[in-house]
Amino acid sequence: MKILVTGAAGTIGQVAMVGLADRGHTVVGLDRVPAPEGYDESTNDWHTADCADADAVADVFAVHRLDAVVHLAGNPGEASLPDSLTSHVVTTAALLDAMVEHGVTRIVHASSNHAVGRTPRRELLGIDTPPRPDTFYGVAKVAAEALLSLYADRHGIDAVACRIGSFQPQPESVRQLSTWLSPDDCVRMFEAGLTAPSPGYAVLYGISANTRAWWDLEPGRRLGYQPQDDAEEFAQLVAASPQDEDEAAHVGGAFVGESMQRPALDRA
Ligand code: 15L
Repeated sequence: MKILVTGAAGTIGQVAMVGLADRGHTVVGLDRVPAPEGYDESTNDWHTADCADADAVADVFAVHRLDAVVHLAGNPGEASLPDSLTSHVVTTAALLDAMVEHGVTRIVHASSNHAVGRTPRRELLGIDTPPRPDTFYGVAKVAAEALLSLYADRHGIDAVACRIGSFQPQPESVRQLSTWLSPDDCVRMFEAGLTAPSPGYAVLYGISANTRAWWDLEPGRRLGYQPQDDAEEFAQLVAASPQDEDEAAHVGGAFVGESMQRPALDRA
């Protein structure tokens, strides 16, 4: 497949670019910043542009015959509401419009556990739980998921929203023993999202096969995502912290705390 990876210079993006190329795909990178050092632009194309710029996105689609998009671009933390909507919803809209125009029918999207982050942490959380964002970041992820659903219904786009937990080389906190997504499993997850037969609009939780998982892996397994790693292997290396109890109260961990509260509109 020829795949456009947005946010290709980011932490997840760099892993996706290498992992998907290793699996035999042709990858095209798109990011606001130039290709990272060592990126071989003679074998894989790179576009330096902002995904929120619909004209720039349209230009990328005009020069490639793409089969799919892996949309990872976006600020991974909290921001004002307009900035969050631009970062996660406007970018997704620009891509979806270009996909419709060019007959590209598959998108795998980096959504987040923070779309349901304010949900109290009790039993294993399924994908049928209602949206309950913990931040404006989470609000924007909910809205981006809604947009994917709309384009699936209106335009027949196959859209897989991956509610990613904590993408890290290895888990670094007690919460992450439950929410960790390993780099290898992340690539497995994207591959499943790209190749699942006719998923329509689908949601899965992006975590590894963690013994202490907070989220149900079955929806992902039904789409072909078979995680192989388990954060438990690192449990002895993770020190307990005074924040652990608060972080375990809600799905979104620290994103629920007061330190993340800010005005919706920055007027400065
Ligand atoms: C996310 O969606 C964030 O982008 C990342 O910064 C982490 O906070 C992660 O979730 C998490 O919940 O650990």
